[in-house]
Amino acid sequence: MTQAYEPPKVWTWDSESGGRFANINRPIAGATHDKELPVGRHPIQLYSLGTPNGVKVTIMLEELLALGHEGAEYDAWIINIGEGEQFSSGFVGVNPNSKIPAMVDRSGETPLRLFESGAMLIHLAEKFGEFLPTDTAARAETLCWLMWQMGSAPFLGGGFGHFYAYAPEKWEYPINRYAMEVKRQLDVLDRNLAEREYLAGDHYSIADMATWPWYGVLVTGKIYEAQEFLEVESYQNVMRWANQLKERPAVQRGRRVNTSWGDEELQVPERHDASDIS
Ligand SMILES: N[C@@H](CCC(=O)N[C@@H](CS)C(=O)NCC(=O)O)C(=O)O
Repeated sequence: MTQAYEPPKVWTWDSESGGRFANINRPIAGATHDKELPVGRHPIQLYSLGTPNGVKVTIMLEELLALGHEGAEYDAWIINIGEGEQFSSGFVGVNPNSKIPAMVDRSGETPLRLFESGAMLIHLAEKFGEFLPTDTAARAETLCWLMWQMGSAPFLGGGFGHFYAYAPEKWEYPINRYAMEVKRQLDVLDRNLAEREYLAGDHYSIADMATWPWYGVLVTGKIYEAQEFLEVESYQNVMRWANQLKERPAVQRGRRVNTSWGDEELQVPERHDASDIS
């Protein structure tokens, strides 16, 4: 950075921070407007967007459906975070943190609200008895990697992605700091995947589903356009794992749900039936 910043005694919100998404950033929680969420006919109602955090859950739902779990049928409603739809009263009622994804499981007597993608993955895994082993050691290892992802991704998205791709200018200090951390995280994954097929061992699990939309897409896709900058090809085991998961039909379907950008033929803004994903 060229200019040093002298923080005032008390921070005040008197200017936009700039950069992409500046219009939705604010220092207060709660709803900005009254609007109920729509409810479809399926047991599971998902309010989301096809970003990495949203895609984790649609991959899981598509994997469950692929195994024949009809109870995993879902309506996926699009929440346009660029338009501030995460601040509607209905959305805040499900997720007081105003971030996608949010989910309501209406299969029981009382609708169950869920926020935080990791909590949704655990709920679905336990509900259907899939992708989270019951053996104590394997379960613990799976939850360790799931929690690793939940803790690490904000450094990739909110840190590296923000300063490398979205901030109004390129500043060396934050880009250096977050590039170093993201490369360290890729190395953590790479060393782990050198010894095993999937993140938590020889079983494909919710830890893989949570991690692929972030680090898998980072190394194989276009997220932040940083493949060369981060030398992603050097993380060979991550590349192998990422390409392997990318081939899964449920991953391919799940990543299309709640998208209204990219290749027009692949977009599925809302999903209410299997036939919506052709
Ligand atoms: N820890 C949360 C993070 C969710 C999150 O950051 N969602 C972003 C999109 S990927 C969002 O809704 N941003 C809107 C906002 O910040 O207002 C989770 O995993 O569910």
